[in-house]
Amino acid sequence: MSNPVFQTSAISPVAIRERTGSISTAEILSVLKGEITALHVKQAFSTQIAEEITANFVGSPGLRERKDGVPGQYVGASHYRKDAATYFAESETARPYVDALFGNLVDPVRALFDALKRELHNQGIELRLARSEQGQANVCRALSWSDGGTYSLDPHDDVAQVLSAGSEYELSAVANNTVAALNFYPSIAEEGGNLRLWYHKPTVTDRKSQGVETTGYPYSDSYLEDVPCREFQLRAGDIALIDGGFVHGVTRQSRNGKRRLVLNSFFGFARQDLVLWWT
Ligand SMILES: O=C(O)CCC(=O)C(=O)O
Ligand SMILES: [Fe+2]
Repeated sequence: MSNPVFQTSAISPVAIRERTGSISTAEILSVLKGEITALHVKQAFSTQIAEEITANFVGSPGLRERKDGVPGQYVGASHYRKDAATYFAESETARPYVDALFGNLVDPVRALFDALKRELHNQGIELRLARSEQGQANVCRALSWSDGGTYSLDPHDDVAQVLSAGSEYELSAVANNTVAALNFYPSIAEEGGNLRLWYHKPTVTDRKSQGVETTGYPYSDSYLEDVPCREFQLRAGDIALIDGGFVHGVTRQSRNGKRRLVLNSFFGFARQDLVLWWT
């Protein structure tokens, strides 16, 4: 019994939906409530918008290299391993660059945010961007992963970073509930770059055993060896919405030709009557 997954018999049940068309607020709510683990909607936004966002990302004066141990380039701000003051100040600085990714077209991520906000409002629940005295979160951040190993983004969960965010972050309360991770894909590499989801939702004890208590990143191959997984084959214009508490990663991708680009955001219940959204 050397594999900790079996010590804790932690294969978690999953509910997966994959289809073509438009994403609905009902499905988004199902993920938020933990009824759906992963939702892959193909051709969910237009290829014209996808191409424009990709071109704007590549030419963005706000494009930066990540320096926090996760290889990739980005436009926007990540709360990962940052205190609240730094994150919200960076969000403010990056806002014009994030907005500029959409040029004069309608931002599909904001359209989803607005639709969900309307639906939740009807149910007496507020949806808003996370904020502090320093500023507020952006609706999304754009990321292009560049790890050249087995994965272009190593297996991780999105909850550890929320749990360890600290009390000056109002969003730390979301860690007790589902952290929904929303991904829009404006561009996908010719080969690979699939989103892989393992059927395992680590506990604090699991993370400690792997030395990833505060980051949730990266889980080793040996830890995940015997855990079943599912891979989503993505195309430009697709959306994937997952329970970010489950381990997930991005498979190796071809490095010549098209680069893979994702617009990512997180959201979840901070209270019964409040859903927060951040990046
Ligand atoms: O690029 C992807 O498909 C997933 C991104 C992700 O998991 C993250 O940003 O936390
Ligand atoms: Fe993630």
